[in-house]
Amino acid sequence: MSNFKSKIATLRAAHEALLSRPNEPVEGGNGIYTKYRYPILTAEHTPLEWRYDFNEQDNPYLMQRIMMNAVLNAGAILFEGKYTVVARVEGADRKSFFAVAQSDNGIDNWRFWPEPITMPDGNNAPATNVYDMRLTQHEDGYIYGIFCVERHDETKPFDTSAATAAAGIARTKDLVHWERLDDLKSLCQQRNVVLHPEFVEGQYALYTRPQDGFIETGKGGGIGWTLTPDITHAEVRNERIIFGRQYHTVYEVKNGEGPAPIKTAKGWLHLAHGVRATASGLRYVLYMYMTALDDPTRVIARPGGWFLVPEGYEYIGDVMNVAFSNGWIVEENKSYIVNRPIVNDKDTRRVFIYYASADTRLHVATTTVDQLLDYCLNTPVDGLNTSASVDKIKALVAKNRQIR
Ligand code: M1P
Repeated sequence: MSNFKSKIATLRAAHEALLSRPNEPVEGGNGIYTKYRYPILTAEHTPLEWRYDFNEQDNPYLMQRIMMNAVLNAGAILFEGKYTVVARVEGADRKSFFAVAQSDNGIDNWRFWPEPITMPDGNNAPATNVYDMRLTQHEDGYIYGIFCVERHDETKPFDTSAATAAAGIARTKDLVHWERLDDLKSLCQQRNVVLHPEFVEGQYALYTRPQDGFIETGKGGGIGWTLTPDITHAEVRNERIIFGRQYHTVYEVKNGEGPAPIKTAKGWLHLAHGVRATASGLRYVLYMYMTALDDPTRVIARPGGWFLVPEGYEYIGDVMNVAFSNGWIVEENKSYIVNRPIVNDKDTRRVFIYYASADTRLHVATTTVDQLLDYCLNTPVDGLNTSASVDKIKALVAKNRQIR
């Protein structure tokens, strides 16, 4: 075997070893979910064919011709029986694109499809960058992807950092062919827009996150809500905040919906991200809340504080101190429900939470619907001051004293 061929063989063997490495649950934890030892997808997991020119004449040093920087914020869905993510892959050139990866168990052995998604522009102005797709299996039969579309702010031609964020909308049935619809029409900038899976009052329902600028939320922020009759020309009308930002909470600076909510017998489970400012920069954490089954805008549970934060090596990466999630999967294929019905009021469906750390890599945490309901319904609310926090701890201590 030539030296070049043997280098390729070594490269392929190392890549395959990485892809097929079994993942392991991290023991201990908080009883709410289980984290796993290894990230499920990183830049190194991307196909070698995306990065290397394997022609010896053209690439005698076997250099990476296109380098990858990160795999992060992924939409997620159970598709044709496989755990499926549409990940945000970011190249060394800072441009993000979408790529499908699948796993049989949702935890390890993830494989990217051979080519990234080609996302058409449709009637919209071409985007400079796209990212953070939320996938929604809507009751109209389509899988929708709503994502951030970033463009240079042409009102500030001399400011090379000035950008605008809007919500791009596309739909598909096979995750290969995407029909691009009109970007969400909105009077302000929008990021973290999510499609609710059901019609509400006969219309498409969107969680929004209005913001005054590209980075600054300004007067806006918080998780908003709007109904739109025509998803092909979606428009924000009568937007109202259903879960706002609040002083001295984990969502003081920014507050955005994560993936589309999960329907349960006790209400809609929501995963969201909150941001606060610290001396070392912004801190992004995940938190949860619940809304009423018959009214997805009515908040019925708000467990206080964060739900999931970057820990250990998760803290470190391109953007430090960030946990972000725009995808989760609840096992609800028919055979699963038949085999594991909701018994004794317990909803034992497993939930796979896909979260990224430090804008660098993608992880999974597993739990069940029942655990998430227990967490949401029994975690004390944020009392908004120190005295209230101390009272909560003392009440718990007193309760524990009753146990013999
Ligand atoms: O860098 C952290 C996150 O920042 C943005 O999120 P938000 O709009 O809530 O501030 C996004 O760029 C997101 O992709 C990124 O993870």
